[in-house]
Amino acid sequence: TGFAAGQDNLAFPDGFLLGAATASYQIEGGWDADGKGVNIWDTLTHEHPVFVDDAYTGDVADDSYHLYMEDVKQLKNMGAQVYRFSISWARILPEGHDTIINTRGIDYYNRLINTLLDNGIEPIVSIYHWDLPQRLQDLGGWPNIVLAIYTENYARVLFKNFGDRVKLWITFNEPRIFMGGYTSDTGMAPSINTPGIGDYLTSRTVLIAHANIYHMYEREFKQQQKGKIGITLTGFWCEPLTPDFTERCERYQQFQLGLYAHPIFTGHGDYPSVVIERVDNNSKVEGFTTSRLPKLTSEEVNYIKGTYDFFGINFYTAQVGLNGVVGGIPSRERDMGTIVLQDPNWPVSASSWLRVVPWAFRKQLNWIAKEYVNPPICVTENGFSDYGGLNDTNRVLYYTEYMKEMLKAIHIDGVNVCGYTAWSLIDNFEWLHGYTERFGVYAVNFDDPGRPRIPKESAKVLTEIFNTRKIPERFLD
Ligand code: PNW
Repeated sequence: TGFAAGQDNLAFPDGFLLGAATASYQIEGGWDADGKGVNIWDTLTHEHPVFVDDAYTGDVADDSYHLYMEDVKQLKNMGAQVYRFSISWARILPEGHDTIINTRGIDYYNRLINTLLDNGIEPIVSIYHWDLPQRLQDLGGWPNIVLAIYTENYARVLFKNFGDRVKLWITFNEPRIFMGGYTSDTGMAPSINTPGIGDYLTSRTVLIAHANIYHMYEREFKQQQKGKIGITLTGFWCEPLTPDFTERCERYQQFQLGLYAHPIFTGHGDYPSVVIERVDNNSKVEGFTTSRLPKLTSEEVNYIKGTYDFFGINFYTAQVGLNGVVGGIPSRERDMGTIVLQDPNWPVSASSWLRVVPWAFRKQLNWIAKEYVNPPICVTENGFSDYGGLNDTNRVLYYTEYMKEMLKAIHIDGVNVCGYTAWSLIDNFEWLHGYTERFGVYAVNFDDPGRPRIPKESAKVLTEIFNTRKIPERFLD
């Protein structure tokens, strides 16, 4: 493998940031505490409990709204340098708009940020990790372009209040996944059934919102606060079944990652041409007079291009790609026209979509470096699910194997990777799967009102890795 024992290849470079990640709705609880407004996940879990396995909600979750000091304590114990968390929009702006600012919400994040800094841990803040204020969904949510302005106004409140101490910002977490909330009436919040239409409208709003935030920060805050802004995207690696299917996997990458990355990270800008051509053509065939893909004007293309300081990637798994068309009429899946499967020989997790494919991580990092001309890449999530328990041998293997592949990308291939935050610090509310799938390196018993955080075997191994800054030799191939 070109990866020999005792070489520096197993060590993390100087300046490489190591830590763990969470998201507001998944851990905070306090769903109606101290003036917080209702968001689309409150609505989904309260009004459609059958959408969630075991009808769980995030009403209390890990109760991090009250127990955030426990989270910081575990991060400190692990030797984490960074903590990636997200801010609940409706906790700051209960109505979604900046008309009413909930000072008790501001206080909560000030306490969290200050406790992190007091313990030598740097915050990485996601501005939006899927919990849209219900008031904004009432306007139609992300398909409504007006949200590009409301998001900018929300972000401004965050920069004003926290930007003196927060230097790393992520505008959006995984728009490719949350746009799915507009493709089915039983899926992710807000569960709106407009496939092939609402999802593309979402992509346009998100791209313009992201650029609005980036430019607003440059104009109003950057000189003084000197922070960095990126976006976190995700895709599965697509491995062609045979070399004949290489073009189909390339197309898959453009529909999954490229839909968001091409407009921001390429010199050309705009949606990938294969996306434009295929959606335009399918729309015509389906009888639409105008394409389902809302076009970006050349002004917008230039405005969005280059709006990044780093590329955030969440990476979990891979698929095998082959020719063929599946998916409803209309749908993004059909527009893409690639069939993907998972190899039954790849080890499973508790999540149906997540199989263990470490070598795919190196390939995905290389693909991004090549396609987008070597941007600084921050791995903002990577992790493994099981059904719970402290002896999480499979999670230990997952982390060490994936990290070794990332280190090959860094040391052997020269990919510019700047940091890694493990998903997740603690077991938490796994969206439509409630608490049935566990991603934490700390276990949480959701029947215990004290929600104690107990280190799993994986937390101990990550502690060793974070402190020695290398993969222990016992995990060598
Ligand atoms: C990410 N998929 O989501 C999210 O950013 C986290 O909030 C989440 O808990 C974590 O990964 C684990 O799922 C994904 O089905 C959700 O392909 C679903 C998929 C991928 C990522």
